[in-house]
Amino acid sequence: MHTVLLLNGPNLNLLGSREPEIYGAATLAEIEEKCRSWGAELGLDVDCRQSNHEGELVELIHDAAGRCSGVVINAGAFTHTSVALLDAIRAVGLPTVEVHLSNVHARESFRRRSYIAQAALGAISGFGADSYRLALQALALHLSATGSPTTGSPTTGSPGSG
Ligand code: CA2
Repeated sequence: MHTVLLLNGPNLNLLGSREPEIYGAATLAEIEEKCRSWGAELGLDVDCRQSNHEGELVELIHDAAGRCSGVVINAGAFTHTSVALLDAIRAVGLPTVEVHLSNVHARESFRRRSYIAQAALGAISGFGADSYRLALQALALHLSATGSPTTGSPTTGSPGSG
């Protein structure tokens, strides 16, 4: 089982309360619950976190190193501004998928620039809560193709298969 960090950035704690025409009617708690359920179907244990603070997001990315196999991140407005988040993702070296509820390419031009994208496997944007589902699927495909860590209990493998 892979553990995946699902990280949401500033203002996404307000989901469901305002601007439903842009971001949908679901609350963040509802989206996180769906993500845990979609993750379970994909063999992923999804660890959901949200912060409105850039430095805290950086620390959550650092904490994922050695504990998680990958990251799905909606960095909110920090997507378009934060070199610190780009550096943190690069520093931990975890496979990362960028996600957005809205289609950032169909909105203001400043939303077309993403710093996160430079360190991400790819980005999914514009499918509402399903963007997270698609991001988890993309990460699961990547993790199964690249093999890597945290497989089952030690009793399921041969000695030294690690
Ligand atoms: O579409 C996305 O997921 C965004 O990451 C959302 C960010 C925006 O800055 C990005 O350009 C695209 C904004 C999140 C704000 O969330 C709100 C939720 C409810 C009410 C107001 C804002």
